[in-house]
Amino acid sequence: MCVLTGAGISAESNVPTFRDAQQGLWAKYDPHELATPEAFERDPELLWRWYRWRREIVAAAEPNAGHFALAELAGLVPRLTLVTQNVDGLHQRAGSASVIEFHGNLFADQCSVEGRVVEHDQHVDVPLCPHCGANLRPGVVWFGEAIPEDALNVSFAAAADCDVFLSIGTSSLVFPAAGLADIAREHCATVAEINPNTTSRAANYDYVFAGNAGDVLPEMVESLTV
Ligand code: BV8
Repeated sequence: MCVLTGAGISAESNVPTFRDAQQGLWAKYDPHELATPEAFERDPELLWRWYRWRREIVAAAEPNAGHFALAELAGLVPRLTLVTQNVDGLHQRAGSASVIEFHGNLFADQCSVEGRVVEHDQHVDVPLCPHCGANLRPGVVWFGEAIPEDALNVSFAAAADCDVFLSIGTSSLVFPAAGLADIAREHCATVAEINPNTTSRAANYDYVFAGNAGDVLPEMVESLTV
């Protein structure tokens, strides 16, 4: 199996999805504008305020039944490759052993010049790289940036090699992640979507489970264990 998850699987953990992530203070910003190298270049302080706000939300969140069911599912099939677009780390906290973070991780701090991930304990508006002094940035993949090569290669290979591809909690609008389902279909995998709001791409899928991941995934696991 190859599984792709999006923000929808964390919605039941009260982590706002990308499309409704803008609440209150952030209502006037478009995430597609903010999650870019240009926005960081223009106003690193604003970006750090946004990411710190998102880190607080995620730190207060707990994995939900959907995350736990996926961790259990991995033990019920010969091989399950979990690819997530999410940067919240909730799959790992639910016990999923190997998670491919297609868009990086919210809690990693990365040097904006050297690219390396660094530890620091600076409580300043814009933390600086302890090695070269450049601005640190969150270790996520922004729009217009390449997907980490290893994540890209492993995910493409898993999508091409799986018997079943599950697309869970994603609007399937962001590429190249959204293209994984097409790769699976081109390699004759059975493709299914789990989403309370059926996406336009699901018309080409074999199965659509119109429901919340936190309800559908535990039922799926239950059906495999009886
Ligand atoms: C790149 C990290 C090239 C940052 C994010 C074609 C091919 C390649 C690229 C492109 C292309 N066309 C356009 C592009 C460019 C762009 C793109 O896709 N733009 C879109 C807007 C059209 N892609 C890129 O820029 C990518 N890079 O292509 O690089 C390149 C190559 C070489 C060298 C240089 C460059 C990089 C994209 C990564 C962007 N980073 N996140 C951060 O988080 O701050 S994207 C971010 O938004 C998320 O990670 C996620 O991927 C996306 C949001 O999507 P979803 O997860 O689906 O969330 P959404 O809110 O949309 O939907 C939630 C769904 O859940 C809904 O359907 C809802 O119904 C459902 N739901 C709700 N509740 C539940 C539920 N489902 C189940 N259960 C529930 N309870």
